Amino acid sequence: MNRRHFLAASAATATLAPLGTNAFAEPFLVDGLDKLTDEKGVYILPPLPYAQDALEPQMDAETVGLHHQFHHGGAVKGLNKDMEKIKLASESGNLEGVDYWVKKSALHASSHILHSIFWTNLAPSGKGGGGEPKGELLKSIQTEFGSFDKFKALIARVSSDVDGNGWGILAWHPMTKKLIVLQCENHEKLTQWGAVPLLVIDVWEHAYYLKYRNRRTEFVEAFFKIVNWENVALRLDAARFVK
Ligand code: MN3
Repeated sequence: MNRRHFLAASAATATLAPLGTNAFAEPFLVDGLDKLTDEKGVYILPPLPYAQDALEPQMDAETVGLHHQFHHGGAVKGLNKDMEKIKLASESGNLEGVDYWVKKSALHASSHILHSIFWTNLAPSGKGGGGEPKGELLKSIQTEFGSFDKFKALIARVSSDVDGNGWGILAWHPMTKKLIVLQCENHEKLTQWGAVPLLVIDVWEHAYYLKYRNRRTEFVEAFFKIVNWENVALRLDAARFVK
């Protein structure tokens, strides 16, 4: 079974909590977990896998709408422009300043990737969101971090303490076969190359400021009430298959 078939099979058999008529159909069943480009390789904004107000009260509808359409959507637009500029420079042979667009592409692509994971990491509280991980994911967390509570305290602290804008990330590293916690600045900094993000906590101010104001720690605490652990578990299954 190749990776693609494995992912399709995992997605087909995964027991995801129902969140509406087409919950998760798109991001899950097309080419593994996520659909970030169309058939021509143009970057696209995946639809939210639930209604805009589905994450209330932990994440308010206005924030979700602005965040998805303008922040995530803006990164997708920016990324397509970056790629166009890089292509034009490369084709014309005039490479003066092309590194600007290469840097921008790292920022925008990382934003697109992390936000695409972020939306599917979430589900309404009590309807697929919240609670604790189970099965292999729980075992792996216990092995690496001692217990779920210790892991939760660690990633919450790392997320709350990001300098400026960034993310707290739980990732699987295929080269070391380890679960790791990362503190990402902006969207693209402070990774371990090759790490596969499983759970991503967006602590950019745009993710919480309308509702939580300066209370980032409170937002991070509320975030755990809407984590879709089934999605995180599915991502771990898929990541473990990466050689
Ligand atoms: Mn964001």
